[in-house]
Amino acid sequence: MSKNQSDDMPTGAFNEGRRRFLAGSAAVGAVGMAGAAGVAGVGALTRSQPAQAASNGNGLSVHVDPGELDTYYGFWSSGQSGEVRVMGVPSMRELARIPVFNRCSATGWGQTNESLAVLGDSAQFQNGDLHHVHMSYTDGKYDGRYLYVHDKLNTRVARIRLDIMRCDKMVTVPNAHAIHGLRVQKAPKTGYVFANGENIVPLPNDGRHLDEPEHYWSVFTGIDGESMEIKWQVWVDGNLDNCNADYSGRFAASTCYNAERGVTLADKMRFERDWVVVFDIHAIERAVESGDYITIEGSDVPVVDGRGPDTPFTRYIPVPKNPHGINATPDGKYLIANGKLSPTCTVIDTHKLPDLFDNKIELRDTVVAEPELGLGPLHTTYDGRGNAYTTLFIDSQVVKWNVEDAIRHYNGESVNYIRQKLDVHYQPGHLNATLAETAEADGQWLVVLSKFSKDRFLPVGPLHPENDQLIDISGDEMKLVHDGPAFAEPHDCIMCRPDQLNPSPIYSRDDPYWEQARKWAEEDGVDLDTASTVIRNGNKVRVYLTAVAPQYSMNKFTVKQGDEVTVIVTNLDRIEDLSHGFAIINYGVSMEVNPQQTSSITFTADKPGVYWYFCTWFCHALHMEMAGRMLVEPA
Ligand code: CUK
Ligand code: CUA
Ligand code: CA
Repeated sequence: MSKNQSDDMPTGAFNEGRRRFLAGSAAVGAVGMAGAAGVAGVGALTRSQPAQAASNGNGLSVHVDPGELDTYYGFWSSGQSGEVRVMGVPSMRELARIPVFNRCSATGWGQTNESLAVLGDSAQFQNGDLHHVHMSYTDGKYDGRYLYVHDKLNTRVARIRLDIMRCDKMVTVPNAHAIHGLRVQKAPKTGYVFANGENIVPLPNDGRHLDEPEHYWSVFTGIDGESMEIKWQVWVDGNLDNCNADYSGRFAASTCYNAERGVTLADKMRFERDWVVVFDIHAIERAVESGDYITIEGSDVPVVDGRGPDTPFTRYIPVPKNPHGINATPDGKYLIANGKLSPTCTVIDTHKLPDLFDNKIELRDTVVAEPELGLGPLHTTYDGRGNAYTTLFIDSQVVKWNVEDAIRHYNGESVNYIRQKLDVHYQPGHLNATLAETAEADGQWLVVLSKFSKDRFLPVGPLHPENDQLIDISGDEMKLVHDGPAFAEPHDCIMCRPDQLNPSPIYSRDDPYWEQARKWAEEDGVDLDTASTVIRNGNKVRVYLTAVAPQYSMNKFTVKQGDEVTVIVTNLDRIEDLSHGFAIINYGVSMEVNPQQTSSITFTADKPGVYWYFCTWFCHALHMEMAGRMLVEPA
């Protein structure tokens, strides 16, 4: 391994270099950009990355000076917290939280009419379990349009708009019982969102079969990432754990740890081998188009039968028992399944899959390597230079190994494919390297999401934080550079370059997000942009307010006890970062109203008296005075 030349290089010098580069590029790149310095700077930093890596070897600085910007965005899942977290990498600073399956006190997610419309028929659920977050792709690369996430707890899939970083669609998946693995089609574009039904249940699950596991099944679901319509499902043997898609657009694959279709721990570990089930998306589409499907009582989603060894839709490739993660190499050549109970990973050659479906080769002929890596391999990521990095849950390590060398070893050559083992702290689950889920894997940073932090932070009582560790992989050796405590419980994360996103600085007044409020205004004959009035229709009352720092357009409004009140607030400030809120004391009402946004909330005015409403976002020196009174006349 080459000696790292920059080990002794002071970080100050490194940052000095970045600042100079930034200053130079900002001047050149400012053409036609809103907020020129900041935006141009982001691009400049990104473009400078490869050069730094080349000249500095394994000496990336984790330090981001005050006022400087991170060189990558990270999107972290949060497990049972139900939200998505936006991180800056390498600083590991949390930049934002996007509420999805949870409830959010700050934004009013789960309470505003706009969020309730997104939550739809699952609005009664206050929680979720969000393990995986993946961005939309075009031609194998992140395209910055959407994030897709799933809810293991309440069997849902949701989408996040990346321009406003808010969830705009959510669907409950029928016939499945807990969505776990979730991936999206990488090419030609997203395309499908693939969702794994993890647990086996009776189909339909309506009580006619209870303790009869022979009637329990799983389904694999394809959702249209644009319309978020559920297009089809595949009825599979076994169960489905994690999922991935190839780079051709034709295949998806899922690990199965319960080929036994068991219902106890002992049952689920009985077989020496489980499998990776590969789906031929084109064959599924053809069957659905030609009407060659069934539906299962209670839903009209087309279901094709993918059970058995010789269906047009599936192939079940045997792998060592109870595999977990499955990860596509950035060159599109391989899908690598992680052994979990086996100390191995199984390397499947994606270019052999067409022959497998044509029955020209046997199932195991698709396996080109099965390297032994250590105890408890869970997930694998890549640096774009031919190396794979796999978490070893039981060994508490990340092992770096070379894929082509593992293939040579499998073919009988005497070659050591292991490059390095690095201790992490402790018990790592997912890991991901910058852009590693895409064709543009750049081998700069690797984040490993450690499930136990034990002694790494100041004690905070019995519930410890997780430990999201940052590793510099830009040189020959992995270097652990940062510990990041996180609240429950990031399972997975992805990272992209800032130039791959285009977040809006303020809302656009024609955003479809508040379509309902627009319709109400039309019905009531008022203009949302200027309305400052109370419209009564029986006991339904709509209160239209605008906000300009530091005032609402009305100092008071009057309703009657028992009225169903909808307050619609439009923030007329056009200034970036000038968010207002709207909250009513002792009514449990609170929501965000960002620049140029309209937000609304509906409640029953069940208590007579005087109730102050106020702005929750500190927006002005007179923010405390930004308030008014709701007068509720006794019935
Ligand atoms: S799973 Cu959590 S460590 Cu739900 Cu992706 Cu593997
Ligand atoms: Cu408006 Cu604070
Ligand atoms: Ca098993």
